[in-house]
Amino acid sequence: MVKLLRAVIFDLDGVITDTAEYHYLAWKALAEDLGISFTREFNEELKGVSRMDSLEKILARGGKQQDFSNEEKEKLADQKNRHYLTLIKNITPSDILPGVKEFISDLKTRGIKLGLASASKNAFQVMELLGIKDQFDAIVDAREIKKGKPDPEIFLAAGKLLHVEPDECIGIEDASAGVESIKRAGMFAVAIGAKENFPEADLVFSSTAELSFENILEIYNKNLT
Ligand code: B16
Ligand code: MG
Repeated sequence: MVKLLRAVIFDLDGVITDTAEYHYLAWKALAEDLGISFTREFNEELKGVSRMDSLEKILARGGKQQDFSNEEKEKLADQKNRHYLTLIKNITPSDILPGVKEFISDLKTRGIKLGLASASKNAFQVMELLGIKDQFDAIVDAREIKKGKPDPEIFLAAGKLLHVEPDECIGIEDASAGVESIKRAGMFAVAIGAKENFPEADLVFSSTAELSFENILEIYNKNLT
């Protein structure tokens, strides 16, 4: 049976916009408050990882995992988030990554549905600030998801909301945990970044500026035959 490509499900951070710098600054401030060193290199390990899992990784780095109760950990995560929210206040539509607006309007013209599968609990707010929230047919709120990436739950939930089957969807991600999530959902995975980092992706673009629906379609159709 010939399958049609009916939906594209985007990751937010690193694909639509780059909030990674703000996450970095807010986690760094918290880590240093706790006496834990925090580097850009270590920050890479937090991409696509949920807020609480990120905190656990930071505490483990400082050997402080056992030093806080669950309630105290919630407070620390909340402190980081309040700082993050002050940093993202100035996000505007000009913070949409290169090529993304054009890619979205191409998808719209072709009648392809748009979904968002972000691990961020602030995704709605960021999409609002970027001025593109209303162009999306489904946004999965990370608060409704039990298991984070690399579990497939978030991409499957987005597909369900869009009323499409997994093999009619492509997912776009910049983190390897996210690509794993897409593949485990049974979808076609497009990665953004260096090819060697994404051996499991079906197609890799070096940056969002390279995103091309024509190229995606070509490989997607080849994979069907
Ligand atoms: P929040 P994505 C992820 O977004 C970020 O990459 C990751 O660094 C962040 O910790 C996570 O969201 C949770 O964000 O604290 O705002 O809920 O890449 O899945 O769009
Ligand atoms: Mg991401």
